[in-house]
Amino acid sequence: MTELILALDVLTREEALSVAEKTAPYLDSIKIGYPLVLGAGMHIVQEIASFGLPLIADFKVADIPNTNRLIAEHVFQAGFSAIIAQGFTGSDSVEACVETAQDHGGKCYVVSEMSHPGALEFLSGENAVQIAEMAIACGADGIIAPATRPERVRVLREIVGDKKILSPGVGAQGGDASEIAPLIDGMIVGRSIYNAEDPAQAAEEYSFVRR
Ligand code: NUP
Repeated sequence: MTELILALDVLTREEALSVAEKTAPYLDSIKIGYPLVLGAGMHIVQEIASFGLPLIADFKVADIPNTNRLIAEHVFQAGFSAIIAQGFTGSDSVEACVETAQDHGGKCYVVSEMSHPGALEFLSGENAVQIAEMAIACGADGIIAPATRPERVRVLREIVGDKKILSPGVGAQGGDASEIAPLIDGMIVGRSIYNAEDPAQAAEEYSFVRR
């Protein structure tokens, strides 16, 4: 079974609550990042939590260990149950996020290779493999890998084994849900759901991956 994760990148409290309420029955979790938190404030996290789904904080935390720890503390105190960190900062920075997640009974996922075309300039190939190896060695719960490049997900699966792979890039970025779903543990979908005329119907259509 592949979980369906909504990337709730809308900009206002009203839209966030509306989309979350309509789509929640078809989702396993909701990912919240800078667009919504900067638009609506951190209080939105508690409000979205009221729909009963686990919340993933996508702040792609990428700082020195001390700052990563301070950010991660805020994330878990706000009510998130997982955090996404960048891996290119190195193992000490990643460990700070992993340890803080564990202190709060939460999870930490590490970006190994991003889904957009520019990711190929610096952070793919062997670098991505090394980041995935390091993330697992640091105790991360899994990695973020690109739904736009199933062949790369296959390579990274060899590294992470039964740790989780969460993949964004389906729909708006061109990734194919049917192709990627069997390779991953969680499929992250944003615009194709929240920009749809009927977000509930769009979420329901993607929810075939959960079966
Ligand atoms: O490599 C990544 N690609 C990516 O799109 C890592 C991510 N965290 N994301 C996020 O996934 C991106 O910031 C957005 O929140 C979501 C994809 O949204 P969409 O392209 O389906 O609208």
